[in-house]
Amino acid sequence: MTHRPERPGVCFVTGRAAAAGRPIVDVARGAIEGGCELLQVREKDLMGGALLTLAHGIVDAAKPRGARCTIVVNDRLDVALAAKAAGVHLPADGLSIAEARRAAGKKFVIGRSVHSLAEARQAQKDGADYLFFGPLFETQGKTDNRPPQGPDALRKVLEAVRLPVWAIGGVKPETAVLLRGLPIAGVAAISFIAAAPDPADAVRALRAALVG
Ligand code: TZP
Repeated sequence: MTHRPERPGVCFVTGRAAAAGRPIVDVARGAIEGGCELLQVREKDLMGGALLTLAHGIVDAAKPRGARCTIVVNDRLDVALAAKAAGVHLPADGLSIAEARRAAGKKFVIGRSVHSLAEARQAQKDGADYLFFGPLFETQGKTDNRPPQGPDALRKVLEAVRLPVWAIGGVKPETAVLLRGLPIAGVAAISFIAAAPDPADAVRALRAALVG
């Protein structure tokens, strides 16, 4: 996983509900074709079997891109391991990083969602490989009623930790431009990419918005 790259990347976080009835694996394929560096399989309401089928499909779709596209599965370490994903993305109230690390080994990528400076510092101490910080902006996505944190809060997190930090929540080109110049790993989006007529173009539009 790239640390604080010169050019910030784009992460697609899957969300079937936002995909306008299209198979989410096809939307994910588009995002991969558009060059997303990170893809998080996040379908909270799918049972293990269906989630594993989806994760397998996405891991397969990303194979031609090798290390340039990292696939992680939200919360379900068992599914991430069974699908041979590169890693797991742990919610703030998910498994402990230490337990996940013990079960999955040193090379497995472990990400953590954080919503405050204190959580970010703790996740770094616990050995996370990268962080998601948000919600950054207003979003219709599920945020457990957390208010938008804004770029200033993100800046404080970036100053406090050395880990790659991805910004999530209400990310679209009009908001991504507000993050230009910040040393983020990249931006992560559900609806802007999942609902786009062309998900590959949506990834490219986000990338373009990040560089001035
Ligand atoms: N975590 C913080 S905000 C959010 C998650 C999962 C939802 C992001 O959805 P969208 O559609 O990209 O705003």
